[in-house]
Amino acid sequence: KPVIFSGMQPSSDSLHLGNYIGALSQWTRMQEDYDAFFCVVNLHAITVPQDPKDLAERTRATAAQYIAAGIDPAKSTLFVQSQVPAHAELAWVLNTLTGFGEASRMTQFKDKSQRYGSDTASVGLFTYPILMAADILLYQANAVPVGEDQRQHVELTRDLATRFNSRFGDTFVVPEAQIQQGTAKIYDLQDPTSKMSKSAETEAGLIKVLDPANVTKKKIMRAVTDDDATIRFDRAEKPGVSNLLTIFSVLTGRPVASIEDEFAGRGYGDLKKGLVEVVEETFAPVRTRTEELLADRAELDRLLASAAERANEVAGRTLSRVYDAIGLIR
Ligand code: AQP
Repeated sequence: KPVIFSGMQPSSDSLHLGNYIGALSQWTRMQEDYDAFFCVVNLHAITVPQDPKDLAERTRATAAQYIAAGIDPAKSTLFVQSQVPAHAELAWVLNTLTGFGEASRMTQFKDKSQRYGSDTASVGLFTYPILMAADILLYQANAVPVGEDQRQHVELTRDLATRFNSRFGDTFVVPEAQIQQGTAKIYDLQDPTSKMSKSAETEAGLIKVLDPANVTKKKIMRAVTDDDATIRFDRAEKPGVSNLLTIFSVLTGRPVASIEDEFAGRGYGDLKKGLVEVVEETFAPVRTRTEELLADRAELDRLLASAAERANEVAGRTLSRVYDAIGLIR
């Protein structure tokens, strides 16, 4: 089977709708046909300050949400990054192969370091994409299912794999980004030209998987639309309505056109009410299952430990080849 790798940071108390649509819902479909590695990337999370107690809690909660949303630990290897030391080890090696200028061109770093200021932004934040390259290359992944914002990081991963292979001999599979057309970027409900993101200034436009139904309802009913009052997909002219239509479409598996037809001649309020129901139908079972999983901490930790064992095996094999190839004695 071809291999996929993907991950999310445990940097919030809940995943959001962008994570769910851009990544998680793709993962659950792909796990049937691929040897899938899904990682909770806690080493990435500490590239910005985290509260230690929250971080541990959120690491388990993120893993629980993966399972609750449909990742089957019997089919996929669902593990925590810090339980597989090879990630940090390969990242170091790849650091030495990455140009300073090359790393400086990463737009996510530019955005995030601006947010923190150049003295507070850590060197870890700068080398974030190189750790991500290590994550992917350790498992010889063929495909990396991510949202649009990660395209540049997967490009860098490909460059590093190619560079390593040509310098030290064929070692890594060169992976492809797998980015879903049209749904790879979900926008903030209050600011529908910006990516939905946990680090938005306010949470008013952020739909969280674990939020109670009434909170989500309020956020959807207050979503920014426009004055035109027709329900029609038009990303440029009607970003707010188009975002709502995209979300509706992905969560129901129906084409956008069929939703436009259903709501033709009706008001934005109706579309929003419809969407409230769709989101609740999707997330209510995920919330319940997440709570159940978190209630049995020991079982969850056992699942993660056993997945880490398999991940360590696969990653360890790649790391040995890397060390041999570059002449690092073990
Ligand atoms: N708005 C989005 N639309 C589609 N996909 C998205 N992803 C994130 N936001 C959207 C995808 O989710 C996966 C996990 O991302 P992450 O854990 O690295 O989170 P992130 O990119 O840090 O998430 P945020 O909320 O956007 O955080 P900040 O504000 O810190 O950058 C990835 O596959 C990502 O593409």
